Amino acid sequence: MNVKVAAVSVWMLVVGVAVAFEANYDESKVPDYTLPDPLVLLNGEAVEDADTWTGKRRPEILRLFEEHVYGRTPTGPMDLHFEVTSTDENALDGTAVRKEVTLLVRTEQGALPIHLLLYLPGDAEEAVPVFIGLNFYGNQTINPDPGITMSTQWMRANADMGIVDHRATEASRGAAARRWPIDMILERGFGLATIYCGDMDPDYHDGFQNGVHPLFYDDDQEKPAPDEWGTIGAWAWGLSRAMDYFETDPAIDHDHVAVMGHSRLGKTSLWAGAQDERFALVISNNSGCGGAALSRRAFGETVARINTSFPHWFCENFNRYNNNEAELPVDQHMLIALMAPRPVYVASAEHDAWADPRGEFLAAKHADPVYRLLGTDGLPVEEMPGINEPVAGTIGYHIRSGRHDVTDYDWEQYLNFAEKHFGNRCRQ
Ligand code: GTR
Repeated sequence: MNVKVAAVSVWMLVVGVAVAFEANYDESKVPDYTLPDPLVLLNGEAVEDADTWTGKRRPEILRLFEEHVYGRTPTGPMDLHFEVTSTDENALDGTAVRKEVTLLVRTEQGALPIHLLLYLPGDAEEAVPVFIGLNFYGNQTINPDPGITMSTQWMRANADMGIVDHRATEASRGAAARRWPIDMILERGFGLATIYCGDMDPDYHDGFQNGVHPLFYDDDQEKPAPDEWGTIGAWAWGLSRAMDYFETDPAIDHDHVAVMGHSRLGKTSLWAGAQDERFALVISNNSGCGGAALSRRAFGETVARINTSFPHWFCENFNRYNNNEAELPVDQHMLIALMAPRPVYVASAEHDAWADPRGEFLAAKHADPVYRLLGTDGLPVEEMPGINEPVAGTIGYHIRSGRHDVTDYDWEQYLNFAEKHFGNRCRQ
């Protein structure tokens, strides 16, 4: 009997190897595809004016993304309480004010603390615009500042980042500082806020038992319904809770908040910006599949592959489109169009083929008709620009040299873009 079972597993393994995923990196092998038109309603009528976009097509597209890709975010009652847990008026050698704020969410099912870290320019005389981005390994990784409270949450294994046994150690302090050029951001008159994504939901598949999901379950519910939120939905929801806080803090110009994210957290910044129009500007850094890249190109990471490697990120319904992208009622250009007419920036990296730079550019480009309908200049370029040649209309795009990462170059473009759109509020 045991022998038989063993034989069966080997066979399965053989089959598993036989169908192992091989990413396509050959442009000539990209399948022919037709993108759904963001300017045609599901009933076939054309969207010819801004009112029809705003009143009909935009809500329709948002519902399609909820139902088929990211899942619906619960709207059930919750109590939100803000507690400033530390303030330092002389942080970072006196150049910054550092604040830590706990956003405590309560529902009938339980409570969840979200730890927000905020730096504001020390010499600000009025409310400042702010960038917010989630981080991968705890707030203490974004700067060596010893005043940052260390996260005690579960983290993905990463010895290089100072994560041991799935917990942050002292070695993690400042380990991601290179990706968060705080001096540059503060000098240009912006604040920077961040939250560890795992505060909302640790990044592994536990059947949605930890994190925020259970706080919104019905009495007998054990996991989200097929069209309810996964982990990206939970992360995006956390960004909106930070926005709730910004609206109460007079030091923050909450009408000028830019949401930025890298990779899986770039997928998240797009989904947050789509759902929550209080975000005035949205940035996707190397977000790839399920972010800015067109799913139908199936170039690099695909829908089937991402749903297999990360079964908790999207809603269960998204699995219907594994190796079946043509049936998706949306594609990612429509996600970008949901930001319109707010400025949105898509950034790729030359050696980040897994995220499909060309697919990211094309999604930005195919959002352009919506931006034009709403009276903006959209993405003012016809062809994909060259390496390190940023383009900025109301949609911005660049492909930088180098690999999957966040660099000073990326941040320089985001700061330029924010200054361009937020006007002369910020120091030039
Ligand atoms: C990869 C994943 C990508 C991207 C990346 C990241 O493993 O396949 O979709 O999200 O992780 O977040 O760093």
